[in-house]
Amino acid sequence: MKKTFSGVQPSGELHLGNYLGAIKNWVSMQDEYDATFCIVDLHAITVSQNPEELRRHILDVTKAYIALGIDPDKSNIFVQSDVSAHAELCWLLNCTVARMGDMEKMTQFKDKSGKDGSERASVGLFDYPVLMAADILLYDTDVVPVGEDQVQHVELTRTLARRFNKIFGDTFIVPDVKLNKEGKRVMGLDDPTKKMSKSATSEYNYITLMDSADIVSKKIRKAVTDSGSEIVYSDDKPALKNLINIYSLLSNKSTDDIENDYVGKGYGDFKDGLTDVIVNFLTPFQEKINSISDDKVKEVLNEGAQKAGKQAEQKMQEVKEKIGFVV
Ligand code: ATP
Ligand code: LTN
Repeated sequence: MKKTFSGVQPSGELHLGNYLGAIKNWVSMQDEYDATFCIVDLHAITVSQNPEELRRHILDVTKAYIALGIDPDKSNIFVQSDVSAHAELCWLLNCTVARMGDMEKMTQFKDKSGKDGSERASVGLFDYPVLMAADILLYDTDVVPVGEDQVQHVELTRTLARRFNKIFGDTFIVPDVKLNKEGKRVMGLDDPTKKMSKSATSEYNYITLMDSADIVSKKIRKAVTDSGSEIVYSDDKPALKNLINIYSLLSNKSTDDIENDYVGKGYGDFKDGLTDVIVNFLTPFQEKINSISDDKVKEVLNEGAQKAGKQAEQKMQEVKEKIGFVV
């Protein structure tokens, strides 16, 4: 069975972009693949986190995985910091195959290190992509389902795997990326030129999975639209295209059908319809998440860590032998 691995940072509440770009694909892949889904807390601390909030977010992201349809009986769910091999392999890759030249091309570091440039950014933020490569390579991953913003990191992972294999002999699988065609880049509701993001400055950028019906309605009403009044799916209308994509992915209706439903109607009707579609998706999800206890989550994560730990340990033995450590 082919293997898949992916993760989300416990750095805040999940939003529709996280679900439509990544987690929706995980749910559909878990029957076909030997699947592992991680809560990547070591990645989250590359920017500063409040310890109490971090602890809460780790449990909440795990609950969200389960409530969105990741079945712990089918897929392994665990927390990255519970398996020390991730940090260990990251170091080994840092020293053996990751080059400053590769790392300086990574756009996420430039985006996230902020206005002050790299002066105050953590060294971990710079090294973030190598830790992600370690996550993927530890589990012999064939396919990595992520949103478009992470493609560059999966490409780096492929480069590092190939380079390691060339120097030390066949060790790592070279993984492929999997994108969700329409959901790969859900744009901000307040600015269709930037991706929806939990670290956006305005809360009108995103819809979180925990937003109430009132908040969803307010945010959709405020969402920017393009000139004209017809509901058409076109590259010339990027704001509307983004809203139609969200509508289509959550309702399983084609974009053509949505266009037809709104012939002769305007943005007001379309936004009311979109609000209903989002609320109809979020309400059962929120009921489910609220029914999952912290104890249940801790049990899932403990089992997950044990299973992942064993797999990772085997791979680490192989890597250490190849590098020349006495094992
Ligand atoms: P931040 O913006 O604060 O960095 P994030 O919202 O991008 O966080 P991550 O934990 O970095 O969240 O991403 C988790 C997964 O969701 C990744 O696979 C990422 O590619 C995907 N993703 C995040 N935002 C979007 C988006 N707007 N559209 C599609 N996929 C997305
Ligand atoms: N960097 C990713 C999260 C992540 C990940 C991974 C995704 C960390 N390790 C391994 C896929 C595979 C992000 O979404 N920001």
